[in-house]
Amino acid sequence: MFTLTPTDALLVIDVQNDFCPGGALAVERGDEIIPLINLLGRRFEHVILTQDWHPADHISFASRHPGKQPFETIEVAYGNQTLWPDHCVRGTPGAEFHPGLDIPHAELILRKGFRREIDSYSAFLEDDHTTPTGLAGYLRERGLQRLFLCGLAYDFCVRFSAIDGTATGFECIVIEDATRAVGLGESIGSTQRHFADARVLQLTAREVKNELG
Ligand code: VGL
Ligand code: ZN
Repeated sequence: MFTLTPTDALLVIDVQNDFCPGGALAVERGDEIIPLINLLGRRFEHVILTQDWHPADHISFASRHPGKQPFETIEVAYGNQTLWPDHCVRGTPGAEFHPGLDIPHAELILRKGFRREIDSYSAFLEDDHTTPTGLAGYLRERGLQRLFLCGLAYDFCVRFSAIDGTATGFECIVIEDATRAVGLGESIGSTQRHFADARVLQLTAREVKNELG
């Protein structure tokens, strides 16, 4: 179905302590995918890691909004914002990559969500849907065209990265079993519908590995 080409890259989303069990915004069984991601990493010449990287008073933190609780939604300048427990505060252990992540040949670490007043689930565009992270320019300049996505969380940062990447002209393939979901309300079903509508392909790691040989 496809073979790996020098224009492919593995995009590893937010495999950070705070999204793993014991972390501030733990994704259930989030750490389980790490050995698989390490294996996948070895197949790819080009690997890019993203890192959720917030200031301590970030707009997405419920603690910044008196009377609000994590997982509630509020209206902000750019639309709805889900509120989260304080997580991935820049420079803290929770923001570090999980110690099990072993991809020393990763070529870029892209930090996102570093602006106090804008969240950024997507690796391409911040949540105002206007401010670019610079990733599209980086990929274009390096001639990288097709992205295989994995990491955390399926229904937030993986979702919006794949959708925005597709809309920006990159072919995006989500490696489903190399992700785990937060699961908030309808978030998982809604992710699947958006992937189908945007023609984002979802494959298993086995399918990807078989095809890549
Ligand atoms: C994420 C919620 C808040 C993610 C990041 O990486 O999916 N989710 N910040
Ligand atoms: Zn975040």
